[in-house]
Amino acid sequence: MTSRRSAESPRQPGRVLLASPRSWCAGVDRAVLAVEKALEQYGPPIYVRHEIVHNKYVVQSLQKKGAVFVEHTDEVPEDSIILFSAHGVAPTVHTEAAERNLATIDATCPLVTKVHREAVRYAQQDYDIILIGHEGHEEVIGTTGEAPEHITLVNGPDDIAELSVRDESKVAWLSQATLSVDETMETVNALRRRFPHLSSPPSDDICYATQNRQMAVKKLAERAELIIVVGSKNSSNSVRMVEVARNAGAPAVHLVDFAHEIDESWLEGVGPVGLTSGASAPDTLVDGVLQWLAEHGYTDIETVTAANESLSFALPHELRRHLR
Ligand code: 0K2
Ligand code: SF4
Repeated sequence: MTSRRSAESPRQPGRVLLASPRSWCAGVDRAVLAVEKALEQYGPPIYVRHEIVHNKYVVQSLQKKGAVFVEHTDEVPEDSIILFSAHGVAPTVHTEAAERNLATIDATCPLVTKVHREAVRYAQQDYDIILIGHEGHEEVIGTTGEAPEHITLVNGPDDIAELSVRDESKVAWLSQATLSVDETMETVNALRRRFPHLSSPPSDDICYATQNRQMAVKKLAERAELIIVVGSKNSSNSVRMVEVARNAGAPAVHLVDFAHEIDESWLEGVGPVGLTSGASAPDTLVDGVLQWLAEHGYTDIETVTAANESLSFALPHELRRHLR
């Protein structure tokens, strides 16, 4: 089909502002590779508790290779292999797996594990911990499970007035790794007004990948008239990127899993198109969108760089020895 743009302005290709960094972060790369290695080493089925990462394409691709996704440990036959997702699990899940004699591979992102350790440390020092995050999100469930007696979840500044703590001089905050940096800082500032002695985690809980992708989408929002974010609807970091772009003034922002979800009407009268993707979306899906855009007259690609990433993580240690 001839696109509206290419028919009207054949000599002026549309411009795509392509964000960098985008797509898989080090934790996602490791988690997906862990499932693939487990399948290679032990053969299917490999049970994976929860979506390994929140991306439809990744989950479907691994299912085709023999991964079986479950939500609860008791869905897994005894003596099987179970792999825990990048979002992390509560200690009770490890206990449940041991009770079923499951061999476990823990693909929790090391940066999520870091937050778990902070929760344990603050709890050992008898702090009340305010966890900033989204109720029901897998990562929040896992982190809370480290110290349920000590942790109270808050979503944002509105939840702070009703907080009650045992000792105002022993309050600490932690956060989910994939939140909006700006909104989280607002919440922390509000917490600090309420608890002037508030203790902060030694390093950022919002991970480098989330921060970098938000910085990059803000740069897109300065120039793009339409922004496409590739990612799944249940991916916190991807949804946050859409919100960050809107808050930064982007006139139109859409989240899509696949290129075929793009509606041609979005391009009507539109100049530069910004393109980026969440930390759980593979870059092959971005390539699909680039191809779709090229077919619709957007062939001039400019990379907009906000940061350079080089971090990588070793595979889970369980994959470096024989489980059975
Ligand atoms: O952004 P979310 O936490 O919902 O998770 P994904 O979309 O799966 O991205 C990978 C991050 C996993 C852990 O932080
Ligand atoms: Fe780890 Fe951040 Fe990637 Fe989550 S988004 S897997 S915390 S690096």
